Amino acid sequence: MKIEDLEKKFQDRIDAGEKIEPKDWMPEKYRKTHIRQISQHAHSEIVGMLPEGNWVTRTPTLRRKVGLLAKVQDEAGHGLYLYSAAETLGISRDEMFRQLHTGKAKYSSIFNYPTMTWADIGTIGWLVDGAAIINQVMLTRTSFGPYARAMVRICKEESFHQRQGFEMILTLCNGTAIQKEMAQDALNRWWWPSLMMFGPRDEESPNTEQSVKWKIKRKTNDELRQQFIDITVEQAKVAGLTIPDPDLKWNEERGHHDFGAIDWSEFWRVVKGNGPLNKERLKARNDAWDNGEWVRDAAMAHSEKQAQKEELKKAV
Ligand code: BYC
Repeated sequence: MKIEDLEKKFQDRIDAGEKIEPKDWMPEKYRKTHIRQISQHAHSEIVGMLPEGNWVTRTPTLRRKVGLLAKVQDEAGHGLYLYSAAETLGISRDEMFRQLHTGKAKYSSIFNYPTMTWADIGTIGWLVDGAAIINQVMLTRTSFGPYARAMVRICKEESFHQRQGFEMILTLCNGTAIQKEMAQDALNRWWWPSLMMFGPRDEESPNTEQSVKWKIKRKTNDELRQQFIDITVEQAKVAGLTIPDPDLKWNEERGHHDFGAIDWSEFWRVVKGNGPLNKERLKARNDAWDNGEWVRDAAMAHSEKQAQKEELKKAV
């Protein structure tokens, strides 16, 4: 079959809402786009463990420690499902790690900001997981089967993370004046970076148009960002917190909130590796890789030995 005919048949399957599976024919760009997006997503989950892991030894109560540990472990699990989904497209896990460790691969800009106080941990759950769910619920219906299926479980867990983060914020807001101030300060620092998580404005997003056609993205970056703002404004009211945007106001005609200008120069600075903690994050991942070498060697030696035993059994 000619390439144009294959491409047409492929698009027809997408338009009919069929899932594409790893062994199906797919355009090379579709495969590459998925490897890029899924591996970036996996890296974000793994690097995302660092800002929160920073507080595991300093939680205010045992109950909070149990919750935080479980959340950080969930993120590791998400990374593993996603690396597995990307591997079905023909890239090895070692290659994905190499791309992360050398700074070639991207991961979400949000994880290059520091967690300065305990309120930051609640705010990450509330805003960062909240933004992640809005982006990721549409990915449970994305056209590539293994990615869509991985996202179902991830979304359930992210939704629980968002709930527990918001509950932490409510607890601080109903506590002492200093605790409420901590929650407000965290919101002030995390609000704008959370809006940047959705990616550049639609007119500056090179990948959106094709990704919408292939039903990888069901909504654009700007549509999702607006949805997040509309939901979060109401949650901030419940907590009694002020969103740090003087231009934020309800627009009756649009049926959405208008909001102030996002500092896109900050976004690109962080994406290009010059955010507050980019270098520390990469160093932490590289150190973990180097320090884990003996574990990988031991696991490989064990599996080689098992294989030899199997061979011997067959030979007897
Ligand atoms: N940070 O054309 P665009 C989590 C890049 S983890 C860095 O709109 P696309 C969690 C983009 O990659 C949250 N880079 O791209 C974990 C592209 O560059 P390349 C992560 C960004 O792919 C632990 C360029 O900018 N979620 O939830 O159509 C604890 C142009 O952008 C960012 C996912 O990864 C950014 N924020 O759309 C708590 C979800 N934004 O690759 C929570 C899956 C854009 O061409 N990913 N860039 O060199 C997606 O949905 C999409 O990839 C994006 C970007 C919406 C992020």
